[in-house]
Amino acid sequence: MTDQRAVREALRTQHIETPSWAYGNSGTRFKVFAQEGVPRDAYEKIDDAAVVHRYTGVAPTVALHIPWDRVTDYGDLARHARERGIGIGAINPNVFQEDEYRLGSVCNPDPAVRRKALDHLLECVDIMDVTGSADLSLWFADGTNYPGQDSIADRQERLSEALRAVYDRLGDGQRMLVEYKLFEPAFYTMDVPDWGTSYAHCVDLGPRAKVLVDTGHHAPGTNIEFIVAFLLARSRLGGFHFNSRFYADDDLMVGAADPYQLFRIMVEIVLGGGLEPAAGVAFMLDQCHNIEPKIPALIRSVLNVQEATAKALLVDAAALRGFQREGDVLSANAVLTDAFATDVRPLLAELREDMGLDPDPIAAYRRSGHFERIRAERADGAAAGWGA
Ligand code: LRH
Ligand code: MN
Ligand code: MN
Repeated sequence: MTDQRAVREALRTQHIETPSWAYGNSGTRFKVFAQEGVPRDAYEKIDDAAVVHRYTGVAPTVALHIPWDRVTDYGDLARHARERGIGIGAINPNVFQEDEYRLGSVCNPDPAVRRKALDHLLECVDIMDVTGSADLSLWFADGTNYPGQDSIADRQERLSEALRAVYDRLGDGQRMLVEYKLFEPAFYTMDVPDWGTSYAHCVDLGPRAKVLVDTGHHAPGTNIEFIVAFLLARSRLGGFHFNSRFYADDDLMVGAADPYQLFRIMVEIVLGGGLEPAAGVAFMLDQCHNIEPKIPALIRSVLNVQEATAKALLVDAAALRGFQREGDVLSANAVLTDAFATDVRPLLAELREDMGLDPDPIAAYRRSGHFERIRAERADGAAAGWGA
């Protein structure tokens, strides 16, 4: 039996961070689709993130991507967020969108380009100091397209050097999350292709360097929950970029493609103590809503993570351990499948009412007229999008 009070408490305290870039226009390499009512700058992205928090109650921070969210005064942006009831979460430097980065950023063979990239990473730590952000979320598009193009080993050395310089600059209470990705944009080697590479660099650096698991960044069929369990047990799981995928890095809504995988990931989190605030696991979304309306899609995504978490919390851990010890394979497996088959929507609806929220956040958002308002207010300006 699971303790219902503890389940509710855990669900109240789990925070899911939304990404600023999911509120702006996005698309594939074939087409960026413009939507109506899209934010025109970082301030309006924060306004939209605050709306998602208002309806879900569990999305109190928004991640920034610099320079997509460049402003002249980050203190003022943080104040703006606070006034709307949210905070600024992870800071994501962007070292992949300038011509100089054609052959990479911190792994580039040219020391001048490496210096430029490192300066940007350090600037992002300065921004964290001002916004009060705890996490620097690093992803490098670095890699090579052709065998022989550059030395794999030298590139690792360059990466270590840059990571060390950033790590040494971190202040108290600040962490560094190192994200990996199997391929894209580089197609022969990526310099941080997998969790093992990220983990090894984090271990070299020290305890404040952690691995970031983006669920869309693996080869098809990879057992992501194994990676999660392994990293969590070694205190190296920094957090997630949740999204779902059918093929590659599709950035679709989390829980849309394979809710059972999301559940299995959350089971390892719950069983490994990863929901405890002390575990420091950051639950972040990294998605693009190219064809669906953005705010409802983000609300849906937050709810999907919450549903998977609720089901994972319903796993009868004591019974599971017992069956595992006895070697009762079928019963142990049934503990998981029973929890997954439970309809947790009534439980979550009640929890929301307890929290003073509408039990159906998407319906409440649609009724609110908010979309019609932003569509009219923002009709005049250039919408923010990738690179804006
Ligand atoms: C790379 C990535 C990384 C970037 C984001 C926009 O594919 O997952 O996290 O910062 O997309
Ligand atoms: Mn990501
Ligand atoms: Mn990605």
